[in-house]
Amino acid sequence: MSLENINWYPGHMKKTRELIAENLKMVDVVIEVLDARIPVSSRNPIVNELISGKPRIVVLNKSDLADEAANAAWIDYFKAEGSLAMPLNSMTGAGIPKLLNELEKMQDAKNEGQMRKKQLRMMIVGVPNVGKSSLINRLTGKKSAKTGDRPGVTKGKQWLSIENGMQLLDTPGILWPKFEDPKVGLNLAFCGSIKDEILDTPSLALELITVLRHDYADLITARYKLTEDDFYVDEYELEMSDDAEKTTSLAVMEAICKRRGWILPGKRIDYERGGRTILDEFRSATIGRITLEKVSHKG
Ligand SMILES: Nc1nc2c(ncn2[C@@H]2O[C@H](COP(=O)(O)OP(=O)(O)O)[C@@H](O)[C@H]2O)c(=O)[nH]1
Ligand SMILES: [Mg+2]
Repeated sequence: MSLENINWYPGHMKKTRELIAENLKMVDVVIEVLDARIPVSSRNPIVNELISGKPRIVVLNKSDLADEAANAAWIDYFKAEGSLAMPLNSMTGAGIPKLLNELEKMQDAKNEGQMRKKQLRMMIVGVPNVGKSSLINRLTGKKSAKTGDRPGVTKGKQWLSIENGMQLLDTPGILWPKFEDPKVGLNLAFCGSIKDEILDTPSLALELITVLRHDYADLITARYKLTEDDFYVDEYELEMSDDAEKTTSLAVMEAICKRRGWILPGKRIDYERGGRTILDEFRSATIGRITLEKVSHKG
């Protein structure tokens, strides 16, 4: 599959949508999970239609991997949009107390002036790999919740008790990513949300380097001990290439490979190993905390 042509399971979309809409009828609040590094690409705006005015909490998960200043800017952005929003780390649980606190406030509001207390019911929605299952595990304190991404919510669902009697639907609503913009496919691929086997690793890494050169030049410079010269391609070479961005990124990639000794016999550059490692080091935030989509980029 080419990078320009990453696609999802369109056949399931209608069914998924119906299932999620059906389940949403039963809940008081929707928790929309996004990947903090790519809040636009990991969001499917169909959620807005599906929840039709229901209260929502936007969770910027994997906030530990994202740029802290960008997290704060996105929180403000979602608040301005009218949604409660908060950063979260479903691996460590950082942010969970605040999330529970907001949910409890909603439960109290629901019960204000009521004799018989009702439990707040909620559901988690999001595209694959944003951390829905990890969040469910965190909220329920379970070691392992159901994993495996299947569209929609399966039959035989159950309510899981979380704190203070609040009820969480055991299966999240799995939305499909919206791929209209080719950047979305790339961003999801950078973050490891699309199986690497179907992508060309060196090409993907090259695309990532282009983004990092522009937004996080200091981080890649520090991580890979680059010099200014490594970012410089001479004018003749640029003139000969039909894609100046790509040519420059290739020069940076080659500099990284040389610096790290990713060289094959015959002094050939090991693009495969270089590409894989650069992607891994981005995904694990070894390069640093990076947000690929900033509020300011949003049109
Ligand atoms: N660093 C980090 N990794 C996370 C976080 N939440 C989930 N993950 C990882 O992201 C991957 C996808 O998580 P999962 O819960 O299966 O996502 P789901 O497909 O939405 O259910 C797993 O490898 C998790 O360990 C987080 O807050 N921080
Ligand atoms: Mg899951």
